[in-house]
Amino acid sequence: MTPQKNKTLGEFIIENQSEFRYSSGELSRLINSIRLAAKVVNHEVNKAGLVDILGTAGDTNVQGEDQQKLDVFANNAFIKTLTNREIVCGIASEEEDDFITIKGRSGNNDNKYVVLIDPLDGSSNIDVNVSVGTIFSIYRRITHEGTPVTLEDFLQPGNKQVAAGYIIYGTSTMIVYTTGHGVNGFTLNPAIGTYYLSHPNMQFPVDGNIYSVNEGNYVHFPQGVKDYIKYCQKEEDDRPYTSRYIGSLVSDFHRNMIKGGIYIYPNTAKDPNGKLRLLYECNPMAFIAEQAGGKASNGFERIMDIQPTELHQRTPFFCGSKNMVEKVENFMQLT
Ligand code: P6P
Repeated sequence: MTPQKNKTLGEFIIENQSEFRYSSGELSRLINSIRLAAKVVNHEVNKAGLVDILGTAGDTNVQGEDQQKLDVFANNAFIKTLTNREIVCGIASEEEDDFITIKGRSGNNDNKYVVLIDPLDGSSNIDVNVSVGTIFSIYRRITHEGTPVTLEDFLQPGNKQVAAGYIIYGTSTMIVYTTGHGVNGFTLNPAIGTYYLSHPNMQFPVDGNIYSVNEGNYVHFPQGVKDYIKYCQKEEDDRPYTSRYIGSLVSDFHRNMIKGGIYIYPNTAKDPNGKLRLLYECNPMAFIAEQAGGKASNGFERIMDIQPTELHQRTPFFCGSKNMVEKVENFMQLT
């Protein structure tokens, strides 16, 4: 049954508390803390052009990318909010080389969830006022509560996620998330700081005519991707498709989920495993895509079945309307 619009995110969480199996409210509190951190980051993102918060923080992250000041701010905001509420036992972030252990006031590491985040994805778009996003992924720890959280708690396949979502800081700010019972989108009313259910039960159209890929890398793509792009451009049947690429995963994904489309970041000679990170970009977006009836693979296997081996490992990523992902997989598997 589709939830009715305009209820607040807080009301929605309370009414759907029963969905969070084994949780006596921690997962709800966790989603609530992400909601708060998103408001704090949204406030900074929305004024980025007005204060000297643009430009780099002078550091580079584990990916060797310049850390934008807002990257650092967003990372700190999510870590601080999650830490203060004593809900998680550990956090991994694109902006942190290693995972962070969160101890409760008891000094123990006894909370049951770990969170993995890309605090500000697409941050290279900040200086040009293009929308960016936060991506989060939540697991129950697999090590015993009270024992120190370990890397093993973070290296779980995506099919073990208990919740995942993104915040898109666009023309409006939205939280879109799933706990394994469908996907719902909430839009922030900035005047009162409340999120309202604006997109209940989001569904990825099974087909679409938008393909999102950085064609500047075309010569480096695998032959199957080249063949698929030429297929999209052919004057035949329902084609040519439309090419739309913002350079911000959350924005491209969100548009494709509403209109129908596919996002592709393949492996290339330069990046044999692609660019996107499995744990805090691809797995959460794959969970959302599948919960909305879409599909996500690395061209050959389901993203959420990949067994991670490293915190910041990358993967080729094909995600979106089911028929479009299956079409490019056919091209990939023919070569
Ligand atoms: P390129 C942003 O850095 C990001 O991780 C995604 O948000 C985006 O889709 C992609 O990389 C853009 O990468 O190489 O096309 O600039």
